[in-house]
Amino acid sequence: MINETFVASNPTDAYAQAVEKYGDTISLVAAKQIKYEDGVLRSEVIIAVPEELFREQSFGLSNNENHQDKEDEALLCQIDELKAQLELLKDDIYQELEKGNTVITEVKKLFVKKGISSLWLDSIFQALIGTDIIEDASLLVSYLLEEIDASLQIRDEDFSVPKIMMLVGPTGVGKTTTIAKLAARYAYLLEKPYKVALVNLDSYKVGAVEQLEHYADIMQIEHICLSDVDSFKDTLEKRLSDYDVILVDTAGMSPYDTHKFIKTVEFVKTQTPKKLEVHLVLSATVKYEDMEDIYKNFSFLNLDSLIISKFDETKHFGTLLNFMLLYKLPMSYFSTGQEVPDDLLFADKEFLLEKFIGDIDEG
Ligand SMILES: Nc1nc2c(ncn2[C@@H]2O[C@H](COP(=O)(O)OP(=O)(O)O)[C@@H](O)[C@H]2O)c(=O)[nH]1
Ligand SMILES: [Mg+2]
Repeated sequence: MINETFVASNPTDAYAQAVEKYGDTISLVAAKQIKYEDGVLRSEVIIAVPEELFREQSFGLSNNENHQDKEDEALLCQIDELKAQLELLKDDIYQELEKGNTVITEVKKLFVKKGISSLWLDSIFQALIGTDIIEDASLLVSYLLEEIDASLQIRDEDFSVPKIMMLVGPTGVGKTTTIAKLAARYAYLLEKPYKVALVNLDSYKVGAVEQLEHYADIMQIEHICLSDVDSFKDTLEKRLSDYDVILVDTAGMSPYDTHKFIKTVEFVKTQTPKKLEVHLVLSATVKYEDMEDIYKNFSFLNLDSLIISKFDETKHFGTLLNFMLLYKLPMSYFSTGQEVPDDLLFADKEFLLEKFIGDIDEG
């Protein structure tokens, strides 16, 4: 095997570069965040590839292919340039319009103040040039809310096949509490009871084992603590083979915690007998920049959905909506407080939008 390093602004992109070059057969050796001499934080992902594949992909292109590639590249460059010129032209027209249109200015100010990015707003406004909507503030606000509604995605609860749900996210965001709520929901609160087991991979946080064990005991639900990939695989294949839902709690980690990160990647990449879903738990209270950082780093784990926690701790949902508009990850649940099992909602667009409208009305 030969090791090769890929560098990007986040681990996901670096890993994606490796996959683009070599396909899925690569194995991950290490991932780290390094501050380069220019002061920029970059992610290095080191992967191992079979020697033959490395030679083929790195040196194997024939001259003809090279030549053709170069021509294609030049053509694509020209198209990109034309596109950029067109965008500039549209920008000019839009800026002229914005200057003279108080409706756009006022509505934009309001939405930006509530956390929606002006970039997203401008793209919507541009598409409305020439229509009546941009002449009437209430029409425009309704239109924007509809656009937000259409962009939000919900992940349905699906129990048609047995599954493993792994919750990942920063420390203290509410993973363990949410797992306990989900366990109660699936085992007792839905029309049909499902056979639920809890697996704890968090051996780092003090008291983490006891915390989940405590909930498992109260609910009379199977609970297993594991720390290595082999026993994880083995337990899923044997002891937990006939469970409907296996909820997996993981160690909270900062996106820069390479060791825990690689370990979690190994668990996610495990060949499991049931479908493995990865849910990122994100607090509604974090700043936009932090949301982006968390998402970019955790998206390395092939995220299926987003669970939003600490809904009760904020009244401002614009930042969260803005994040969803950009990243379009489907939402699965909202955690609305500390109480197990009550403070959990199936993700609901209307609920989120109502909160946002309430916030807009206030200011
Ligand atoms: N206000 C509020 N607190 C929560 C929520 N979810 C979890 N918590 C609290 O946040 C703290 C950390 O939760 P925990 O589940 O241990 O987080 P973990 O480290 O991600 O597993 C605990 O005190 C929880 O009671 C929520 O939705 N709202
Ligand atoms: Mg925990």
